[in-house]
Amino acid sequence: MAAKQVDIAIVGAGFAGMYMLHRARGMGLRAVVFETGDGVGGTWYWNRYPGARCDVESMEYSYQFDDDLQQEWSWSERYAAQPEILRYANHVADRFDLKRDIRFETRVTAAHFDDAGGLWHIETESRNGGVDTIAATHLVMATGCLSSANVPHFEGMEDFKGDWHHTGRWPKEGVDFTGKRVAVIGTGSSAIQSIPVIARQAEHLTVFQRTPNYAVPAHNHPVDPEREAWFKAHYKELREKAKQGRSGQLYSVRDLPWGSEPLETAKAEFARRWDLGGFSYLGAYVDLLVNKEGNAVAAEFVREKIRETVKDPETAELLCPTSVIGCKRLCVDIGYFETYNRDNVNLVDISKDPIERLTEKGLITGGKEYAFDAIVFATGFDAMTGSLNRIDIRGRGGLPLAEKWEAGPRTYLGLTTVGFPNLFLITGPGSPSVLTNMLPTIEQHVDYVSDIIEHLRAHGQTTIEPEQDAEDAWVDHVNAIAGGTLYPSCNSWYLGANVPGKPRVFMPYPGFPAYVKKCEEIAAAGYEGFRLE
Ligand code: N01
Repeated sequence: MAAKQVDIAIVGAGFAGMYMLHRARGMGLRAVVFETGDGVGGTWYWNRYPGARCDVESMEYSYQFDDDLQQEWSWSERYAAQPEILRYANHVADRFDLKRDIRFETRVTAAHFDDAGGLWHIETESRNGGVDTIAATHLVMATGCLSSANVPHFEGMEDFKGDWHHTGRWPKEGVDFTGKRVAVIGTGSSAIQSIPVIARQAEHLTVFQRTPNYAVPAHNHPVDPEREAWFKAHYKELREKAKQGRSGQLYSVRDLPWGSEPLETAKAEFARRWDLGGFSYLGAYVDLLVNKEGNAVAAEFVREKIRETVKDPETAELLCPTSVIGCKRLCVDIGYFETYNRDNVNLVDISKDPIERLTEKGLITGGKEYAFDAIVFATGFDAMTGSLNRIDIRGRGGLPLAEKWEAGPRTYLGLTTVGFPNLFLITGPGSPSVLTNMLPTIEQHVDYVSDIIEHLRAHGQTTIEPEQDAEDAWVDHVNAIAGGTLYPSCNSWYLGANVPGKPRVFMPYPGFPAYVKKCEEIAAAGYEGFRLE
C-alpha cells in the first residue's frame, strides 16, 4: 500500500514536466513532479557544456500557452545559450509557482501498475538515499528524448588519472581547461558547439572523430529590438504559421520539388540559405530528405564550404561527411570548421581504428597513446527510450516496458502503449518530437493528455489504454513514412544506431502538421483506437 496518493505523477521537471504540472493544477488535479536534478530545466539543466545553445531560434523556442509570459520575456540572441534558457525555465517555474510541487533530487526508480486497484505505484529514491512510494491515477513520463547520457564503456576508464566529463552531465560549477591538454570524443551537435569554445581555452585540443557531420552556420547575433517588437506584436499569427511547418518552425520550406529549377538556380538557393543560417538550408526544396539526387547536391555544397574554410586539405577532407545530409540532425555551428585552422587543434580520424582503451595518461587508438589532462565525451544519448527503459516500469500483469520494447518501442501516437493504462509519454517514440521545435510539440502533447483526462472525468471514466490494432497500425504507419525518406540511410541516434545492441528502429514521426491533424481526428472520433473505461 502506498502511503500517499495523487491524481497525476509527473517524471521530469523540464519544459514538458513543468507545463504538465501547470495544466494539471488548472484542472484541479493533485499533482506531483519528481526530478533528479536540484532545479528545473531538464535538458538545459544537464547540458551545461561550453558553447551549449539551442539550434531553434530563440523567439520560437518558448512556451505559447500564456500570452503575458511570451510578451514579458526577452531573448538576447538569435540562438539562445544554455544559461539564458535555464533562466527562462526558472522564470516560468517562479512565475507559475511550480517549484512547490516538484520534488527535486528525487529519482523515480520504479512504477508498477496495479491491475486490481487501477493505480500506478511509484517508488522514488532521494539523493540522500531515502526511499518513498506514492500512488497515482495517471503517470506522465516527461523524461525528455535526450536525457540518458551515452558514455561508451571503454576498457580502462577507471585508470585515467585526469578528469573526464560527458557533455550531457556537465558539472554545475563548470570546468576550467586553461593550460590543459584536452580530448573531445565525438563530432555531433554537442561537440560541434563545444569544440570552438574549448579550443579557445585549452592549451591543446585533440578531436577524435568517428563520423564527420554536416553543419550550417548559425550567423548568431543579438536580437534586434525592432524585430522583437514586431515578433511579439504578431506572435499569434506566427505561432499558428509555425505549426503548419513540418518541424513546427517558421523557417521557409519552399513548396518546390528537386528538379523544378535549373542546377545553377538550385545552387544559388543553397547559397542564399547558407547566408541566412540555421535549419532553413534544408528547406530549399520540399523533398530534400526524399530525393537522393537533390540531397547529394545540397551535401556537396556543404563539403565545398568545408574545403574553402579549412586550410589543411587533409583535415578538410576528413571533416567532409559522405552520408545523406539531414539524415542525422543537422548541426548549426558557430565557427566549428574555422577552429581546425588553429595551431592548438588537431583532428584524429578513428573511423578505422576505434578507441582501444583509456590509460592512466589518456587513450589508445591505432596502436598509439595520446596523453591528456581532460577528456570530454561528446558521445550523445541513448535517445528517446533510454530514460524510460532505465526505470523499472511495469504494466498489466507485471510486464516490464523494457521487455515489451525489446525489439524497439511500440506506441500509439507516440503517447501511449498497450498494457500500460494511464501512462503517457510526452514526445515519446512514434511522435514528431526530436524532428521538431520541442516547445510546441511538448505543448501539443501536454494539451492532448489534459484533454484526455478531462474527457475521462466528464464521462465518469478513469482509465485509457490503446487498442492493440491501433498500436500495430500506428507502428506500421510510422515505419512506412520513415521508410519513404532517406532518414534510415545512416547510423543516427534517430535509429538507435549509436548505442551498441539497441534495436534499429526509426523512432520519431516525420511531419508535425499531419501528426497534429491525426491526433485531432482521433479525439473528435471519441478517442478512436483507445479503450476508455
Ligand atoms: O550526440 P550525437 P550529441 N567512439 O549522438 C560519437 C541534440 N542537441 O550530444 O556518428 C567514438 O549526435 C558519434 O560518432 P558516430 C541534437 O538533437 C541539440 O552531439 O556514432 N565516437 C558522434 O560523433 C543532437 O542531434 C543541441 O560515428 C563515438 C558523437 O559521438 C542530439 O542532441 C546541442 C562513440 C555523438 O553525437 C545529440 O547530439 C546539442 C564511441 N564509442 C545536442 N560513441 C542544440 O543545438 C559515440 N561517438 C539544441
